[in-house]
Amino acid sequence: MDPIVRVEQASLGADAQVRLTVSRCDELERLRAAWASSGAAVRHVDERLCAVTTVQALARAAGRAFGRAQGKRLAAVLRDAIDAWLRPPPRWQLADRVLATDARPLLMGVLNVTPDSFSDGGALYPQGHPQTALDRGRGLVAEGADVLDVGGESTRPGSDAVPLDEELRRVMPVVKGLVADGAVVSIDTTKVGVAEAALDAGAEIVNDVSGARDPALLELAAARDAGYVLMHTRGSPKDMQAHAEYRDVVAEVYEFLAEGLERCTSAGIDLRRVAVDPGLGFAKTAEHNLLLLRSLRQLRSLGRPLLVGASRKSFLGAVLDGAAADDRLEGSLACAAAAVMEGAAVLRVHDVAATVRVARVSRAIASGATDWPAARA
Ligand code: HH2
Repeated sequence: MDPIVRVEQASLGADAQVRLTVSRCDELERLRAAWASSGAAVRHVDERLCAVTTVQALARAAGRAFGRAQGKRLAAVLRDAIDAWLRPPPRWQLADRVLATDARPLLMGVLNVTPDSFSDGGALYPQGHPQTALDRGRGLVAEGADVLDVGGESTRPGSDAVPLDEELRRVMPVVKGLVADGAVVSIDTTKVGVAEAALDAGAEIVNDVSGARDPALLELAAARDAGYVLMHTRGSPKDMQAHAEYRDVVAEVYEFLAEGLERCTSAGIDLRRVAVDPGLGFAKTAEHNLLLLRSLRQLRSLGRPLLVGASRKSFLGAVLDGAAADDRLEGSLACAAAAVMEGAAVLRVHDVAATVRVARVSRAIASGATDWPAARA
């Protein structure tokens, strides 16, 4: 197994400086000694090694410290992580199309076909089903949504699982109708039966909020060449807030996602089909969510498009004097602006029209680009 490399900061140029952390390395002490003797500032942080120096010095010292093959391999892992950190997000390949996450942030509109979602439960189900949800989905596309994320099971903290039949009854008419319109549909589920039915009906992305826990779901995504969202979480929605304890939340979320990508590869998923997500609100306190948003750029060294779902979540209420879920628009937009500045590739939001405008300006500030190119490459 290769070590896991997380880039915290890097600069371009011949003597580019980098600050990075290495974990899951059997020979951390040997690496520490080699990097220290090459002039790097190195320190242990728990079971990880943090180093600051030039990219070249780190790669050369890694080569000297280990045998030829192992040293070369480590140098390649270092360079990949640094390249991924510096580059724009990669494109997101689905089975039959490519999403241009390299050109601009994409908007994923939330369609909760549930009676109990935390911010919009009951708005689209059971009354007027499925027409109300279809109308909302079409409205979100008109507002600028590039992808529609259809979910039939609330994952708010403390929520109970929904039986398979009921989840299918909620989402399938909506998935079918939106696919018929030509929308790019993502299915937000942890059940392989729901994902399979949705992919059969033409959905293109499996948004798996379980954290890649079910090998059958991964194998399904692999067999269908579907897009796949790998999200960090712990436990189940019912008990996840009891697991919101970390020594170093950024490092632990990063390592979970790096290992999740390995599980995806083992299941046969082509990593070009995977987006990664820190899972804001899933087994995290408000402080954890804020710190992850502030550190989002570090997740770029995973080399995959970053998806961020902060919209209307309760940590915004915690910052805004207890504002209710329907009173968190400005908070959601502030998160969208911060996420775009930190390199997010996909924003999962309820309020699409307002978020598009914020994302356009944030992108213009970050890159100078004032256009808004097509989402489909
Ligand atoms: N958040 C929610 C649901 N699905 N998927 C991804 N990839 N990332 C997220 O942050 C995320 C998600 C929770 O939000 P919502 O769908 O609005 O609420 P509920 O789970 O109550 O339906």
